[in-house]
Amino acid sequence: MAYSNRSLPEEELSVNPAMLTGCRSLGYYGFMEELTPGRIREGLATKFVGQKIVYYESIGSTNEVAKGLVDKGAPEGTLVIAEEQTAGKGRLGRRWIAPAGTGLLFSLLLYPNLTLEQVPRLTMLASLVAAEAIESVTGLAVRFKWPNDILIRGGKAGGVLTEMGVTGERLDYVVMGIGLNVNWNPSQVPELAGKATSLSEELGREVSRLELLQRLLIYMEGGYLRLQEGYLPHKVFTSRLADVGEKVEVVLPRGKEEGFVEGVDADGALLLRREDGSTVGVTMGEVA
Ligand code: BT5
Repeated sequence: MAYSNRSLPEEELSVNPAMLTGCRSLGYYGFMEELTPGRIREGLATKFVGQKIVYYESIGSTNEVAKGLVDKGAPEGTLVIAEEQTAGKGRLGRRWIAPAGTGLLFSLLLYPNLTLEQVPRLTMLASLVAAEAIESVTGLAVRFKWPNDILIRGGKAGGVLTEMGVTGERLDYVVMGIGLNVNWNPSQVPELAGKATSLSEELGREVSRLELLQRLLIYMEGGYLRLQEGYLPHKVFTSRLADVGEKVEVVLPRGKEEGFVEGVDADGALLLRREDGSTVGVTMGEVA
């Protein structure tokens, strides 16, 4: 197993390596390595993230299930995970495509103490913990495309879908959905060819989904607790942003904005420097 030897800057969401004992892979795992609740929980050194697990072989969307669990009193950190989604969602009505048993498709239910404007911090956190888990398990370098794409060598290997429940101005809950391409070749799907990639495609061998998931959940718990204490992930997020310094066009809900990418602000807005020298923060849109 290759591990990244990149030393973590102090700001990174590093964890005590002792916490990771028990989540090494157990040898041969094979393509259809099972992600059953028992196996996920075994050796998972978290207090609440992933301690309650709702598992499906096949379901519409794990995000939808997680939202439905709020009224049933599901605890913070509840993990909803599926081997297959029949209606996997991206943002803005788009689809998330993944054959059964090939990746990680899951959602975490959280009740964060954040304002509505601060919720994008969780999307950045999710990308960061996914990146650190991927790097630590595979050694592959992970970059981001704003706001929610997880890239390996320029190809999309994963995405984050953050949804929230709101009463008036109060945040009730957040569902953090993460999809990662692990052991399949997304170029088989015409819609994804040339744009998407996976860990196995980049590494030339299969990767233990269980090990990746457990690591991600452990990192998530540490990062989430820090975030609740005021940690701001935007600088580390920016350090992994693929387009920094480049001129991009961002398609907005209405119109578009052009400029050089400077980074991301504390609440996740993409900072663009326009031709006239002014800086604008873009909160919703798509980098073309
Ligand atoms: C995302 O949306 O990238 C967020 C994806 C989140 C998926 C997870 S899976 C578990 C949880 N439950 C759900 O129902 N969803 C979450 P967006 O930025 O809108 O990107 C969607 C676009 O990515 C699509 O329009 C495709 O072009 C592309 N895409 C779809 N499936 C892909 C895949 N497997 N790999 C790479 N790109 C993909």
